[in-house]
Amino acid sequence: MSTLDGLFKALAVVALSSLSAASENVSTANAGFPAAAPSATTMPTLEVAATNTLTLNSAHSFDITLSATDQRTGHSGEGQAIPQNDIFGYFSIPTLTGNAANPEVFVKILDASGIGQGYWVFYGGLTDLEYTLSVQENSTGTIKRYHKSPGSSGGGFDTSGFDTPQGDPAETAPCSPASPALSSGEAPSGSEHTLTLNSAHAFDIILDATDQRTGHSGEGQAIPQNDIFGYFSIPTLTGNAANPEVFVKILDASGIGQGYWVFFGGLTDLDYTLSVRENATGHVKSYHKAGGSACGGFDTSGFDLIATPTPTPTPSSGSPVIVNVAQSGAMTFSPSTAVIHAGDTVQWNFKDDTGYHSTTSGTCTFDPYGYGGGGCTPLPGSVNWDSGQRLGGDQFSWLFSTAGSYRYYCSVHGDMMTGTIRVNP
Ligand SMILES: [Cu+2]
Repeated sequence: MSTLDGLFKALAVVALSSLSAASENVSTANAGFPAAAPSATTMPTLEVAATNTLTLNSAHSFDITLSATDQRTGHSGEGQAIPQNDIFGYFSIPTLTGNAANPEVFVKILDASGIGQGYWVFYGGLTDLEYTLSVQENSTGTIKRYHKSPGSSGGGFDTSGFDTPQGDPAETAPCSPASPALSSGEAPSGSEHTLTLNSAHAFDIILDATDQRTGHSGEGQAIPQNDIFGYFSIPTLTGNAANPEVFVKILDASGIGQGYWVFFGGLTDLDYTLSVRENATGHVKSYHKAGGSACGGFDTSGFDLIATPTPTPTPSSGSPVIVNVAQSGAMTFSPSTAVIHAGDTVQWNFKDDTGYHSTTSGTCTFDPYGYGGGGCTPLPGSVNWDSGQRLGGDQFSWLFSTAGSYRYYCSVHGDMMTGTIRVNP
């Protein structure tokens, strides 16, 4: 990351000269793109750092820049271009996010001239920042600007081409907040369809898409990028395994006392469902995007909500907080998230008369075989308990003196049977 920063700083002083050539090309614009209409913006020269410009579709090129504003601070920053292939790339905004590798806004240009249309622009973000994307058709100098409002998760598709631009395209309709469906379940693991992010606390992500025009469905093909971000193509629907359709980013906000945040967005109008599985708990959140919509979503509610929609804080009363283990033979800790205060004691009451279970501090990654606690790792540090394997009628207690969120599992049933103790100050 620091290497990238250094590279960008070194290149930041290089003026971009290619833009100034654009206006000279108007008279030789190809038949699909006559000279810009009066309402279109032309910009003969522009002082832009070269690495801030993303150039796509080299056969008929477009230069793309991004400027963003953090609505919370009022600070602004330019996007740093991260090219991917000839039709697609993205921007990070290191001056606002502090991370040159954190993808924020994606752009794709599709050449639809083969079907008698122009060039299509798709854009989308994994960000709630306000931004404006400027797309210049270099042969004509025509610029279209796409604005996204602060807080919105929307992106856009513009299939109107650059022939007769009617000024800057209107922003697409506002997006309602992501409303994931919550469940606990399995996810296929280790296949080309599974995107695994945030290896320190892993999430397995899969995509199912449907073309609302044909009714055909297809699975996403995972294209990992870095530890926090990747995307999917949908070759069975688009015919192009390199054509990016849906992007996902996971941010670990546990350092600021929150959970894991999910950002997603697409460069597609297809109907899709993204399933994000927290491997340590088996909790799955499913995000649906309707066909035709350009919306994406942010979900900062974390993955603990599934088990306990309304955790009930328990006062420090001196009496232990009870967690039932495998009541009625279910592979559960109940409540699966117990909310207590520092200084409280949790008492696990083992309820299964015929099977052994344990309460063991630590986290699990997905174990396709379920049994045996495979892939489960004890917590580091001094908060490290293990009841051993016990039968119904037994009890085990542990005093929590330090605030935090402590995950645990059953050493018999592994990631099939996990829980959390959330200790408030
Ligand atoms: Cu168990």
